[in-house]
Amino acid sequence: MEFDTISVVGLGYIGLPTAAVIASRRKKVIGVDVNEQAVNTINKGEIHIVEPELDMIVHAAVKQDYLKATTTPEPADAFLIAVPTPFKTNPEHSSHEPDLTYIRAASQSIAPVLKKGDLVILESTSPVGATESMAGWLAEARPDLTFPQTHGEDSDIRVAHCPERVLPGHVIRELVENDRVIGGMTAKCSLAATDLYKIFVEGECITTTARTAEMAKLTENSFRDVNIAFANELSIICDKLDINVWELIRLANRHPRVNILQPGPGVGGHCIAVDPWFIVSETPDEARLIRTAREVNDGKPQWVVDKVSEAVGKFLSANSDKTAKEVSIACFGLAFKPDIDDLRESPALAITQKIAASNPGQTLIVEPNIDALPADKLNGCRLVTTAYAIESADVIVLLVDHKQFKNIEPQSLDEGYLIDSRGIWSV
Ligand code: SAJ
Repeated sequence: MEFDTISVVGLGYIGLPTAAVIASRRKKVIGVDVNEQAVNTINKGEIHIVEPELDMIVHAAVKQDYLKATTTPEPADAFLIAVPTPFKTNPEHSSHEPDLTYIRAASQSIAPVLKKGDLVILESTSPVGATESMAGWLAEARPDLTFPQTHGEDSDIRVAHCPERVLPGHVIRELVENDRVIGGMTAKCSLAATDLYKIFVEGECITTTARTAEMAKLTENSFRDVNIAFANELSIICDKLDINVWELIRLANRHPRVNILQPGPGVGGHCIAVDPWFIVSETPDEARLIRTAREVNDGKPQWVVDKVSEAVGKFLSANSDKTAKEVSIACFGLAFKPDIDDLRESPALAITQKIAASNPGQTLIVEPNIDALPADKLNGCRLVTTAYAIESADVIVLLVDHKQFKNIEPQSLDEGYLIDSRGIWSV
């Protein structure tokens, strides 16, 4: 199938890089987003998100007229939907059910401009069945066109799911190099979608059904979550048994068939801590391990906070001349993972907030990737240098293994009052 114009709906962390990379292959790309400010920024050749190399590619694509952004969908040969799938918000209690409102709104917005022969691909991470739901919403809005769920291979419109799998911070490279799982609602839908991805993907394009492709994405992130939970649980067990978990993991990983991940202060980001719930919410009785892993990882920040309180208690007993108000705690790292500035859904940030809220003394923060603390989130805390924090803090908690922290000599830290949630200072 040939594509002259491709529309990308949702210009966020996945949609914008995808639109820009397709445009860099000299295809006409129409980016659609409800956020007018983002649309204006992109049309100036600038970007509204942080991702290495993206600014250059967007700038070139806009200047050369291959990429334009708009708030109103326009006709195209293929539509790629990359909108968020958050949890449903419930004022009574937090819900772990996926909210498909954005996918529904995106399909309803492109429906009026669809024409016979078009391809619609859902890229958003979705619960199993979401692609069929999307095809249903499109059919409802366009009774004059036929869709795969009723007309199979003879349908006017081709529909597929192809989940994004790129790692934040490496999006541009992974978009091109990663293999793609392409789940068409029919075999022809898969073939049409493969033709589209071949425009910019150098990895392999592997075809399957839409439901399997949906589950593949959820499975990848759940696999990682379950394995991180195993490491986190081990760290709690080893702490109780007075065993260095980092040494233990290094030793166990010498076995040819063992590869344990790294414990940490919890799991952050917008994917791994979210996607497993999409499986649990659909199959609550069966997904017991996946649910437990989520609970273990979600419980880890509080465990770290409790360890900090213990260290403060120990410090006060050893220094009876000091009061709680005179104890200063330094938190190293706020980002959700190493060497990035992204503080969203960060366990390190949540831990620091809890420490700051209960610490009557000074809370110091070291985060080399930001220039100022986020407004209103850490009132009373001070952003300081590594040297200052080590010099003046009574209790130190390492939350993110940024490269700048790895050079610190463990000898310069007082082991008794050090909580190293990442194991970079433990020998
Ligand atoms: N983490 C640990 N221990 C580890 C590895 C990770 O505690 O051994 C923590 C990190 O510190 C972080 C969280 O897990 O808080 C997630 O970080 P990550 O780097 O593992 O993954 P993300 O969330 O940045 O991106 C993931 C990727 N999925 C997989 O690796 C299976 C990415 O490929 C997906 O595209 C992305 O989710 C997504 O969009 O779904």
